[in-house]
Amino acid sequence: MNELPKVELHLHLEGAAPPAFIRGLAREQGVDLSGIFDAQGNYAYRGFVDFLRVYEAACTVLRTPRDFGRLTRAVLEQSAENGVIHTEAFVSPDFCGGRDLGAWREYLAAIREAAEEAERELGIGLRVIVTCIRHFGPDAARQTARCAAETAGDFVTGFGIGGDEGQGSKADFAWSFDMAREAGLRLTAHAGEWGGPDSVRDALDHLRVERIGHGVRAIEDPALVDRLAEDGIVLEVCPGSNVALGVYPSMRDHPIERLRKAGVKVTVSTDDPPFFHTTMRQEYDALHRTFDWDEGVFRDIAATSARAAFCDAATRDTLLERIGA
Ligand code: MCF
Ligand code: ZN
Repeated sequence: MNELPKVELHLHLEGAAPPAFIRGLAREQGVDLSGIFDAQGNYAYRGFVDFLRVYEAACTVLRTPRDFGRLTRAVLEQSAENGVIHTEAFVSPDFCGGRDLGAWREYLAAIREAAEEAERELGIGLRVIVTCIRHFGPDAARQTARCAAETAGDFVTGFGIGGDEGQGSKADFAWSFDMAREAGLRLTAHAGEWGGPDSVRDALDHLRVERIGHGVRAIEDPALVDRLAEDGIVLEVCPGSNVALGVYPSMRDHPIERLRKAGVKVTVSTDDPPFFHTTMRQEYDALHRTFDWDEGVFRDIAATSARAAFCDAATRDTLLERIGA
C-alpha cells in the first residue's frame, strides 16, 4: 500500500527544505540561523505564528535562482523516494526576487530546469502554484498575481494564498484571484485551518476557488459539508500538519475520515514535511493505522488527487494510468 503511486497537491517548496539544506546555505553565506533549529537539528517553533516566523527566517538564505534550483531537486528527490509521481508546489515571488517580474522569471527558469531534470531521471512531475502570503497584505498579493499571470502556462498552472488567516479578510484578495483566473490559472486557497467554516465559505464566495488548502474545519458546519460534497470542491488535507500545529490534538480526532464519509473529495498531502516530521509515506501509514484505510481507499484518494491536479488532460490521464485507476 505504501508503494502505491502518490499524487501530492499541497506542498510549500521552501517548507519542504530539509533543515540540513538550509543549514548548508547558512554556512556558505556566513549567516547565523542557529536560533531556528533545536538540538537535534530540526526546525524549532512554538505554535502557528512562530512557525511562520521560522519559515520566513529559513527563507532568508534562499537567495538566488541557483539556490531554488538546488532546493527543487532536493525536494523532488525526497518526494520521489516516498512514491510521489506528481507534486504541486506553492512557490512565492515574495521569496523569489521580491515580487519583481524579471527576477521572478529567472527563479522560475531555475526551478523549471531542475523539475524537468527530475522528471527525466526520477519520474516525478512538478507544477507550480504561485502563492500570495496573506499577512503580507493585498498590495503585495496584486504584484504576486501579476507575476503569476505573466508566467501562466504549462508549468505555472495555479494561484493560491497561504499565511496567517488571522489577518485581513479573503475579500481583500479577490482582485488578485480575478487576475489569476483571467490568465487561465486554476485556483486554491488556504482556509478552514485556523479560520472556521466561514473562512471556507469566504474562499468559495469571494475567491471562487475549486480547491481548498486544508478546509478541514468545514466539519463544524454540516450545511457547508453538504455544499462541498455537492459542488465537488477538493480539500487538500494535511493531517500531520494539522496535528503538529495543534489544530487537532491527535490523528484520531482529525476529521478527514468524517469528511470522506460525508462524500467530500479529500486528498492527502504533507504541507511542510520536515517542519511537521512527516513524509507522504508516514501520512499514509498513520491513516492506515488510525482509520484502517486499505489499498482501495488510498487508490481512490490518489485518483481524486490526479483528477483535481492543476495539469493538462494528457498529464492527468497518464497519472490515472500509473495509479491504476
Ligand atoms: O499550510 C501551512 C499552514 N497554514 C498556512 N500557511 C502556510 C503553511 N505552510 C506555509 N504557509 C505559508 C507561509 O506564510 O505559505 C508561505 C509561508 O510563508 C509560503 S508559500 C510558497
Ligand atoms: Zn499549506
